[in-house]
Amino acid sequence: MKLTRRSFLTAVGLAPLIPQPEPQAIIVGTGYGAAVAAKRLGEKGIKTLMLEMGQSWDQKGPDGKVFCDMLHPDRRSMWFKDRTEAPLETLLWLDVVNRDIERYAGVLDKVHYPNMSVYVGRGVGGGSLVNGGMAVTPKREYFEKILPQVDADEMYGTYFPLANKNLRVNTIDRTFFETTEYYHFARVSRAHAGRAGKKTTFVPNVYDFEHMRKETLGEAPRSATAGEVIYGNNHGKASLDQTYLRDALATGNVTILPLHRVTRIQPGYRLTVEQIDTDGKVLRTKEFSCRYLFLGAGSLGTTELLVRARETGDLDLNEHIGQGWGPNGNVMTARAVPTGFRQSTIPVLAIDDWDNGVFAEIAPMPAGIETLTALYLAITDNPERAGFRYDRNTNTVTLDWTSEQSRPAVQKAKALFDELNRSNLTTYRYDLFGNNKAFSDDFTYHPLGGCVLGRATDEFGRVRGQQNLYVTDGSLIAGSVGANPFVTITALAERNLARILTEDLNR
Ligand code: FAE
Repeated sequence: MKLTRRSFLTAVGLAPLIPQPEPQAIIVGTGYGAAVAAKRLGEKGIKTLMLEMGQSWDQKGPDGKVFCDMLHPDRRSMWFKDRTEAPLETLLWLDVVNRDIERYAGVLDKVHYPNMSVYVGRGVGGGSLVNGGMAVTPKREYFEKILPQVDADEMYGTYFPLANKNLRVNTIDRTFFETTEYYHFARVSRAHAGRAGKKTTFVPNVYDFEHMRKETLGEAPRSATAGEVIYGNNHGKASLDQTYLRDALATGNVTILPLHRVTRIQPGYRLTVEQIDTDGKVLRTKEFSCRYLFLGAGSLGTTELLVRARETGDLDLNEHIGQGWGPNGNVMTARAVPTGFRQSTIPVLAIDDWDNGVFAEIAPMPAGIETLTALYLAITDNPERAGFRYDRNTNTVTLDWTSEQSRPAVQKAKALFDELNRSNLTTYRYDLFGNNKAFSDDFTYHPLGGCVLGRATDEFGRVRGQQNLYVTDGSLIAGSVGANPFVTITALAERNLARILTEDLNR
């Protein structure tokens, strides 16, 4: 083999900066906002490169499956952890929920900050690989409150319907819901809510409910009915690799590089990128350049890159970068109630008490046994927001959320579930979240904000003070959206891209 400079430097692992051919646009990340940008740029004929730090989840493991399930987690479950970190710590105070695993580029990450941990998806498809698929269009009144600068008529008339269509959102057949044992748990919570005078509402999803119905009849491969969700679904779910990203790739103008982590953004734009292997080893450091840069690395990823760029002097950015972050008021709680041992992992019903600031999804707890658990993930109207801080010594970015800031969320959730317990003579479960807590208020599935629309960026996601630099993900939304966020992130990205493509890329 002829030893070129490049192969020599690569072989000796010196991680040199290797210049790459230049695409017109680069997108960092492959989650919702990024996938919308890729489809729209690709359709416009713009050569686009997507850089994703996680894997492309298209290879089967030794068990013949791409993803592992929640009851038998292996190294595929989590992003470089020694042990799984499921939202429940224990069951009956017993350490039976989590397992030791090999460190590996798994699909679910839990990022830890001092008083708040954030779950995020890692891989081509971002959060769509691990989420519950709940596809909720927020209440218009609340949307108008949190995003006043966005034309709500246009969103509700055009972009929410467009996002729902492209994401393949569907709703459960009511007869199936009322009769299948897999939703007994949801019917129980509905009855209990009713006794407390609270209403429930069906929630659409991107999981194909016809596939699920066939699963229950043994006519389709099982996924939702086989304990698969937060570590990935092998079947049934229309994750982004099957929708927006597939469309983007079909244009022939979009390329995706998995296991490529962007670490630095310099003017031009020049990106420093580490290519890693599935053991986390840095194989090489590359440099990419582009004219148009779209940041879709999620609320944490995008904010971290821009805070670091500002604080190290790489980019001239305003003081709003790194501000306006919130956990969408997430609080998890559970009540001691028989809910059945067969449970679909896909939530379809929520207690809608938004008049009192709570929208609580009725969550499953599929354990294969009766655990006497009615589990809920409550989205609450918590007005608290936090900022990110750069630490020069470690070159890391950390979140300044305090535990007191979770209090308004817990108070609102507690008011609702105290009512449910009173009306049904039931109690909370204290054995699930550690420290005998009935409410888990120190993690979120829904990180939002950090580069808020109209402050860090203009009204369409153009980063203020920069040319051709765009934010296209959940960091645009200031900390709360009153519902599960991905439909809003998708619709907002569609709206922003439509404007950016006409005004900026026609130049
Ligand atoms: P996101 O989907 O997080 O994608 C960001 C991507 O960028 C990821 O693939 C990262 O690996 C990648 N990335 C980050 N930093 C870098 C870097 N430096 N270099 C290269 N790549 C990078 O962004 N939402 C709902 O609406 N309904 C649900 O039912 C629901 N359930 C959830 C359940 C779980 C367990 C979790 C974790 C989340 C859930 N969510 C749900 C939240 C939803 O998935 C989330 O709001 C969106 O995925 C956020 O979309 P973004 O485009 O902001």
